[in-house]
Amino acid sequence: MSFSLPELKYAYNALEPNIDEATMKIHHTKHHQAYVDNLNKAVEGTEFAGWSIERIIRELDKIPEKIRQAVRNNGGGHYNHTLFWEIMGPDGQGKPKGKLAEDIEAAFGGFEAFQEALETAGKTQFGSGWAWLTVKDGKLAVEKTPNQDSPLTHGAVPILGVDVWEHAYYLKYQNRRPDYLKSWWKTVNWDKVSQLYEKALKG
Ligand code: MN3
Repeated sequence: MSFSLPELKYAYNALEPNIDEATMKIHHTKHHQAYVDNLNKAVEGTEFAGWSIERIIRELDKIPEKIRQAVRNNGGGHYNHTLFWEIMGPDGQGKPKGKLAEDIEAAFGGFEAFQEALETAGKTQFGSGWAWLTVKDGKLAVEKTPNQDSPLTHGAVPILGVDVWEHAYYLKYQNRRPDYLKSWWKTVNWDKVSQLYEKALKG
């Protein structure tokens, strides 16, 4: 068994004008594909080729040291991007609803305060990385990770993440990461984030 690039459920231009078509196409077909290819190379002929990507990221400490860094970078890249494509969509609904909305309100003191916390995490991630909304022990939190590290490795389940590597925004936004983060909200598929939240709460 080997890992493969998931198909996008929307067109490369579907997130325009917030994320441009060229960025989406390169990001998915070149960057994500490279993580998949390099992950497959790293685990080829090992038992880890048969593990789910979630298990690999959760149990990185069980991966032999010789291939661990390659698996951490490329497995993380595969896992993080798969989530990223899923929680975006062409009809960004702007705001969460229902239980997720209530719990964000309770955890952060309002949706705007949550947005500010996530944007701050993204802006202050020095160099490449991600900003996340995670669930751990039933609690929502915002965090950031460098490179392709995932909150899953330390036991938190990411239910929303924004890629702040330059490749995610440079063609349209150049050095303006804060502008990208502001626009990115309009791409979030909150129904999907809610589904992931319910799943994470069930454990
Ligand atoms: Mn990326």
